[in-house]
Amino acid sequence: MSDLIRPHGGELKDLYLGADEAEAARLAARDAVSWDLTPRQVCDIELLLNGAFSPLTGFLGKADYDGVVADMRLADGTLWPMPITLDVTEAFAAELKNGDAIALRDEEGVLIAMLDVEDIWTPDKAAEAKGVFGSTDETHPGVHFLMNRANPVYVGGRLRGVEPPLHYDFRHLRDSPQELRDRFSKLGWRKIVAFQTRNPMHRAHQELTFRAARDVEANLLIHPVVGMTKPGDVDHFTRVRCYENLLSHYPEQTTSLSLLPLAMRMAGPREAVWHALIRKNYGCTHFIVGRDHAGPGKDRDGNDFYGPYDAQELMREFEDEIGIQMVPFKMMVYVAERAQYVPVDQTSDDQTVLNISGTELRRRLQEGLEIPSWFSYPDVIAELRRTHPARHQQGFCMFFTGLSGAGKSTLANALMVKLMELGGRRVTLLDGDIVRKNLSSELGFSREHRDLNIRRIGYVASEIVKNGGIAICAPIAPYTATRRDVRDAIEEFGGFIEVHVATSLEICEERDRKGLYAKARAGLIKEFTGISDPYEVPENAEMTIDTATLSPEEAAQRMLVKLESLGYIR
Ligand code: PPS
Repeated sequence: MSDLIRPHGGELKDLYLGADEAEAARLAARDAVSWDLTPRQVCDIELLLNGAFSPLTGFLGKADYDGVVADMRLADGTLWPMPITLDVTEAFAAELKNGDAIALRDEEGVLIAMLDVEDIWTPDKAAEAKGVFGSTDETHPGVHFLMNRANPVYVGGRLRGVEPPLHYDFRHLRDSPQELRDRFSKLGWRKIVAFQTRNPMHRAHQELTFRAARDVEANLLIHPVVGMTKPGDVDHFTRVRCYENLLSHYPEQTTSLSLLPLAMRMAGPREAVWHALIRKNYGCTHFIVGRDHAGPGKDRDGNDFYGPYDAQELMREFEDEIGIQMVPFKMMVYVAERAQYVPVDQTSDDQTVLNISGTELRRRLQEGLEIPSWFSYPDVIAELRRTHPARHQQGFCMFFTGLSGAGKSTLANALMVKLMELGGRRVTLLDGDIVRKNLSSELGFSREHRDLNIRRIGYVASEIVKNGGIAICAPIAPYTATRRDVRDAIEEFGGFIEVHVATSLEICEERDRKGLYAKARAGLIKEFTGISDPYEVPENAEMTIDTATLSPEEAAQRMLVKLESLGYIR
């Protein structure tokens, strides 16, 4: 057994410098170029530095990267399934050469580590997507991140750690691999089965983990990911409170909870192997792989990216090499007649098999519907309800978009007044003109400035929605991509209802309330939307209103009915 507890490939790679060397690095960093780590890089570097990513000693260089993408192996043949790369901008890379040292800093500028540059290259991202995710379809969150968020140039090299990224939250639940190994040894735990999760845990998960631990006669480590998970997941603050509640439902002294600041890639089978390697580094001997491990959801044609048990198959190939044993599990379902959870392959046709999917759970939370006690524990559900109030208690954003003079402000005002009449909610109006006066007075109408203006509106609206308020926005917002970004930012916290005020250019120009169209036609105003600047018509707006055919009163009524049908007011 002691063999199993040793990490694969030997020692844990602790990349932190000693106190004196760290001080020297801090001094040297003053003259070095600095890179501000992205949120994902902060997650990666924490696990590189503390040895969770052993045997890696830094961000991958080109030869290791090529091997990992092609066949999950570093250049020396060691198994490693996920490219851990430092992506930087072209402008930053242009100033670098091999042999340079870069100061890597967190968002606040705190020095986390020095990187000794060994390789600088521009990756073929499509090939990386194909190799790692088996797809270039951007509905895959990992592919989407790679193609749209990750910077274009990679820099590889060894790391010299100065200090770990700082966390203020749940410090008592955060452990490095060495700390967790020490805890296991102190507790006398020799066999430890780890459970990976990015979701709240309910009775099915509790039953699955409990059975896994019992079957292999091991202690249980609940090891949830609190770094970056799939967009739209329940936030980790809520989840951790759920896990803490759940802990009391396990037999005493058998189970431990620790948080893993990993940035997931949702790479299914490859990710399962990666997760197992990481757990091995944390001192675990067994690893649970259930149905659709680290699954990214459906592709653009509605098909699964990976088969439900592909991850188990791939893990089986590598468990010996890693030195961690997989505990495979089928999906657990509730059998009403037995009042018990069982693996789905152990049910029979004459039994009443119950299950509530993640989507169904979200629906019930959103609509404030009952969630049965066979599904979860009341304290866990209470925790979820605290942060996921029913829709009518959530904030939302009504986002009007359309040409100048289309009637956005009129509709926005009419709606605001109706909502105030209903009472009980806080409403903020972010009208185009008002915003330009108060938030964006220095901006003009270039694409760049318009985008900045809309992003500012989106940011303020998302803060309002996050805090349960109603934000009514009424800018022109001519660009689809920017509207989409604002939608994504707001939907994280509440509703986003896009209203295309589709009054035609002819009518807007005929009205010309502010005399701007005449000036634009005369060339006195440049870049005027609809005349000398584009307006990209929304294709998937929740509502389309043409003020030429509806009075403001009628339009306001239509909007109220829509909001009611969506559940945001009642
Ligand atoms: S944007 O594109 O969303 O940033 O525009 P927005 O902040 O909504 O500002 C639009 C208002 O500014 C006036 N205005 C112009 N609009 C469009 N193009 C140009 N070049 C321009 N110059 C000034 C105009 O009054 C818009 O107000 P609304 O309420 O839309 O008529």
